Amino acid sequence: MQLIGMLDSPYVRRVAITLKRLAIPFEHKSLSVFRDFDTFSQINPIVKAPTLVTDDGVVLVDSTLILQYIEGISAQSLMPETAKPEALRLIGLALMACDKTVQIVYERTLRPAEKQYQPWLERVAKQLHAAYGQLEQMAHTFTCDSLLQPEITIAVAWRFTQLYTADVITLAEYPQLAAFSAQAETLPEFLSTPVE
Ligand SMILES: N[C@@H](CCC(=O)N[C@@H](CS)C(=O)NCC(=O)O)C(=O)O
Repeated sequence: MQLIGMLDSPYVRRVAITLKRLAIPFEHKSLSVFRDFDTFSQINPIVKAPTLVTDDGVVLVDSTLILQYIEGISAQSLMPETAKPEALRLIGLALMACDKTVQIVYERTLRPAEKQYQPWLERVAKQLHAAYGQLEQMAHTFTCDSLLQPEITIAVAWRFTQLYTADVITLAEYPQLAAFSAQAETLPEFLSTPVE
């Protein structure tokens, strides 16, 4: 199977780290949704990262659906059976943090400065803080000993937010998340899947 998209996308990175964690071989094509639009569109005309092309040539999008497919074919799961609603809540918060970070990045980088809309940026920043605030409250329970999907997605989300919007979400405000993420980034699956 082929995983298409750059590792600075948290959605691509969570899929790549999960594949490594489950020891599933894959080919990674590091195409940018912006700089490589035409090449990307030949694989997937929607140009969305991650894109997964299965061994049968089926083109999948959306990291959560891709992970569902991967767990299905491998008969392994990184979803904790106990406390599943809580695990889904944590993954949802981390994915919303990714979405809100992406919105800030696109507003700042894709719009000309004079067209950026400050009230929208403020709203999104508030939502981003709400997501990380709830994650910080739970961060004392996160562990790298048994790295499951909530931990993978939370650590990946934090690294992404720090890479692009460290001015909005500071380390000082979320010390436990920062410490957990720093620890996760030393794991082999993370080290071998660096943000580009
Ligand atoms: N919910 C999706 C979000 C994927 C997403 O927004 N990816 C970004 C890259 S970080 C993308 O494809 N951006 C290009 C676009 O939306 O046109 C997922 O979990 O895969």
